[in-house]
Order: sequence, then C-alpha cells, then structure tokens
Amino acid sequence: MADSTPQILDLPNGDAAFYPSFFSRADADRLLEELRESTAWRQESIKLYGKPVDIPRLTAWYGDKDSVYTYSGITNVPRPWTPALLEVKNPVERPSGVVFNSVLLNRYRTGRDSVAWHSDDEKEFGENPIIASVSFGGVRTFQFRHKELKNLKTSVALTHGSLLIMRGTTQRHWLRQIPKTTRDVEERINLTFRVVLAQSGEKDVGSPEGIAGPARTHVARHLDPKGH
Ligand SMILES: O=C(O)CCC(=O)C(=O)O
Repeated sequence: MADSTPQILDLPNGDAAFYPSFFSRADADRLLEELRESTAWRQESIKLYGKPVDIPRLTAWYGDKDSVYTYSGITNVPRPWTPALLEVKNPVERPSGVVFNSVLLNRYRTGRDSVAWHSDDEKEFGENPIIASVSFGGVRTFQFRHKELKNLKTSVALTHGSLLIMRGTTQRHWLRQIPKTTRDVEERINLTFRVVLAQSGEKDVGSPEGIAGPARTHVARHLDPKGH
C-alpha cells in the first residue's frame, strides 16, 4: 500500500474519500497487467428499439460463490475470486470497514468507452451502501452530480492505483459517470467492490449514450457487518 491519507471530497449529503496512490506504482502496474489477462471480459449489449447495442466498455462479475446475479434477464453465477482480485480486495476492505462479496470490473479500452450517469441506490445494496472503487491504467475523469440540487457537481481524476470510497448517503443523493473523452488516454480497468445484501432489484449499469442501460437483479447471501 503506497498511501493511506485520503482526500475528503466536498459532497454535501454524501461522503467520499479519495486515496490517489493507494497501491504503489509497481503493484498498480503489475495488477493492471494481471487483471487485463486473467479476467473473463464480456461485451454486454442492451436492446434498443429491438436491436442489440453494445455497451461502451467490457465488463466482468466476480464474487462469493453463492451470490447470483441476473441482469438483462440472464441469471449469472459470479466467477470465483481470482488471486489478482483478492490482492486488490483485501487491502481496500480495511479503510472501507466492510468485507465485500462482489465486484464489477469495467474495462475502458479507449476514451470512447464510458459509463453514463447512475447510482447504486437499490435496496439490495442496503440503506447506506459502502462502495470501493479502484482504478488502474489511464487517468479518467469521474464526475459527480447531485440528484436534487442540479448545480452541485464535482469531479476527481481517477489516477493509476487510486481508491475512491463512497459511503453514507452518497448513493441516495449523487449520480456518477465516466464521460467519453477525445484525449488520447491509456486503457483503464476499474473495480467497483460492493456488498450485496439480499433479494432482487433493478440496476441501471449505464448506457451507450445516456440511454437506459441493462437492468441487473442481485440475489446474494446476506452478510453481517463483519462479512461472515
Ligand atoms: O469506472 C468507474 O470509475 C466507474 C464505475 C462505476 O461507477 C460502476 O461500475 O458503477
């Protein structure tokens, strides 16, 4: 771990802490490579006016073996944790204060890949979900927008090896996105660790161009606060 001093973002009605260099440069370089090679990347698509449209990034789901995810009407058993994923998951749990049971990986191949405005405010994530977002590779701008107070916006440059922890009422009051960019950016891999509590719900995971993305429904074993 390279640094343990977070910058606290100014998010009224929210709580977000940013560690620009949570992983050392050497570990971040190695993990980027390992995750790129060892992840079962998928190109998901959504139906738009009856036609399949690729979402603008590659994704993958991993997690505890009895956590089952359904999205776009397809039930998926998450793939089991890999050594590279556990190497990322374990250290981020300490500052997050929870044991995560699932992770969504996003791979942004170029600046044309993106994720549209969304939040994780579904009930299966609990009242005030804690989400840990780790970034490796090219620096991308992560934007926040307040759901009710439309003029409230902020952004943070998600650096190679960084960790962003969102907690409290952040998901209730704030949307987030990674916009497309015309800058010549390196490929980027993002890991968003979550605790899925139970049952089902709908999840908008973003869209190609601001259009509603694929819904995903989560059914997972309930974890107590210690994650056992
Ligand atoms: O790539 C990122 O930093 C954002 C990912 C994200 O917001 C998500 O997967 O829900």
